[in-house]
Amino acid sequence: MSYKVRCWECGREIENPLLDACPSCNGNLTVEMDLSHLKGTSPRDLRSRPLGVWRYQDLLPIGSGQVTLQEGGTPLYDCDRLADEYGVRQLMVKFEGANPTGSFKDRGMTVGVSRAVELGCKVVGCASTGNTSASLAAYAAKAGLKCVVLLPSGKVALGKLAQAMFFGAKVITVNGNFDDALRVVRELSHSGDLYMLNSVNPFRPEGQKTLCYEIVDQMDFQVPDRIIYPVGNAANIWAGYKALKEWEELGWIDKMPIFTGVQAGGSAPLVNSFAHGQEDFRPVKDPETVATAIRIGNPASGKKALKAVYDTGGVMTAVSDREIIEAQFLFGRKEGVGVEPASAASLAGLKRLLDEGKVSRRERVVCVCTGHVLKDPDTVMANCGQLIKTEATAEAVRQAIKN
Ligand code: AN7
Repeated sequence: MSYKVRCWECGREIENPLLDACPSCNGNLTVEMDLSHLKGTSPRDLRSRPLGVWRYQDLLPIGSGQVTLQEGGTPLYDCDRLADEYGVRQLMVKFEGANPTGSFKDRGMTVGVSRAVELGCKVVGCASTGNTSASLAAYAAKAGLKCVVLLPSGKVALGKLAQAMFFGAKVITVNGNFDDALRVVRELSHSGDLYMLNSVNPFRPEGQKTLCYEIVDQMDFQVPDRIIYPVGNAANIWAGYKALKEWEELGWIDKMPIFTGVQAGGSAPLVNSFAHGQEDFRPVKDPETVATAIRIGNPASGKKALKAVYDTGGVMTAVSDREIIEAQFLFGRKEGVGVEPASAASLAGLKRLLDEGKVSRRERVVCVCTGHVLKDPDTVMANCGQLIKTEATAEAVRQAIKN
């Protein structure tokens, strides 16, 4: 296992393991894996290890000393009832709610916290719309590290907040949104107060690559036509693209899927720039959406995400809060799978793109559903209708069923 950390913009090699951006050009960082030892092998050779993040350890920048909760290995559901409803040939859902803390973040955190331990860091921290903090808190507990999480005030879903507190993190809400919290945590990282495990840490996307490795593995090394992601801070879609680029270069797959990103209409800086064919974007000042996980106006990996989309002939689209909630409930009631609002953005985006004729009905599509429905019980209850209450008699219940 050998690798280099480089600036994704200017290519400069980065030696200092505590940097979160290029000292020359301020660009995003990326891990460049040396995969030459895998040339001439097959991804089937990895199948002696169980499905999950560490099946792919030969493609990850961590040797021994893994901090793991057995993350990954999530279901790839073939959703034929929802496919019929939307009118598309095949719709599969990668259900990331089945991870240890209920979101895809665990894939990045097993690698990121392993890296923190390798570096001898004692305090880890992040800014978060919720899921990153829940995940980091759990992995920090497992590794015996102190954990500090910065949350935007007010807009964090209850399940995520409860998790971060439960796992013993120091939970601090800042007077501002996620973008403000990220700015502050970067400053704390630069001053050496903590080791930052947001996805601008290039080890995080390395773990998140495995989401796409698993999809292709579960499809017996067929590549779907399209993979659709909800997009917030924008690292996850980039990680998937990076993953399959690596496999393409190894000759393990013979085509790339079309990477497609979905943002919530109230926080859609990347959709705006995609509409104008731009490689960079202008931040949105006051992002707002029911999908609080992706309530992010200044996505730190935005340029990387746009590259993933442009390079594979994809699209970036926006959906309304109403479309998100409709998709969330339809999915639950057609397929028996519960996802949080941000996750349902990928489904809502597919529906919209099919209706607009921008996605062909002949495609085989994978939607990535990033987090579990239990993360945000308040939004469920607000959209569910009334709870029925009766006397404890069979007759009263019979009446209630009839009404
Ligand atoms: C359920 O937890 O940014 O585009 O701080 O929780 O890689 O940011 C969460 C993001 C999608 C977007 N779905 O992923 C955080 C945070 C869910 C999420 C995203 C998030 P990125």
